[in-house]
Amino acid sequence: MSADFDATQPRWNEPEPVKGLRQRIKDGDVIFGPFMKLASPQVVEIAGYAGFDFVIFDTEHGPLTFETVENLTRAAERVGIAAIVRVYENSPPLVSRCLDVGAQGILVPHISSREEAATLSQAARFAPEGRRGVCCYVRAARFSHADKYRYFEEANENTLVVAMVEGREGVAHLDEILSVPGIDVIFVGPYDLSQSLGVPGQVDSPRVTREVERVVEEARSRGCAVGTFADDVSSARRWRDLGVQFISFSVDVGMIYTAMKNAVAALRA
Ligand code: 3PY
Ligand code: MG
Repeated sequence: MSADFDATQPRWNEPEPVKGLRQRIKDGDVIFGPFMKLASPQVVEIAGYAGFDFVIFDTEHGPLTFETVENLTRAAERVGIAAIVRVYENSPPLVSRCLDVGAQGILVPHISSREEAATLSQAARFAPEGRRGVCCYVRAARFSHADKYRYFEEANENTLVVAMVEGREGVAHLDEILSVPGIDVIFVGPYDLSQSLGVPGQVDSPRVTREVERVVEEARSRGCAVGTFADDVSSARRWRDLGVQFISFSVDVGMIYTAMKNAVAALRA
């Protein structure tokens, strides 16, 4: 045993803090990341090695469970990529469970009113800003290893809260939604919006893109960052050039499928 080994000292060293997503959004950075439906820590690591800024574990559409999300969050941290969870509904216990497993951000679908936005904002932050459920024995609090007082402050400081506006009602109430403190990003969901506008799936239809553009303009003019989803690079670039900062780009399974399909087409050519 080495002479300087001290058994009374913990062997765990705090990692260097990295700039969190919330700060990056405040600083005006444009950030990219895919939705993840696979229960695969390997694919999360690949997303990190590829250089994405975040991954969104999708529990709205897909089979992921909380236990899996906790393990996938570990994989994300391993490669320095932020873990965000999309819950399946705007429920405070769901929001706090996702943050408790260590997610850096929360994405909540179908926000359509000021009340719903306030419910989300309150669920994602501890007092005095909100009333997130308190437990210091969760992974986010390092199972009680974290300094209790710093934990609450840092969690409030670093948690990225993203409200999805993806229906006509949400778009109509955008002004009220934007008035709720604590919402960091308004995310326009083009697919659900296309359905709500009567053209399901036609995300490139002018009916849909006009509404998305209107949301982008109004949110930005009120000082709120905007996010959206892009299936391909050209639409991602288009939204980026219009000032969208939070770009969820494609889906793990979709990217794998496209790569395989292209490979097969090239092999058979
Ligand atoms: C939508 O477009 O409806 C989404 O939920 C995300 O892209
Ligand atoms: Mg949607």
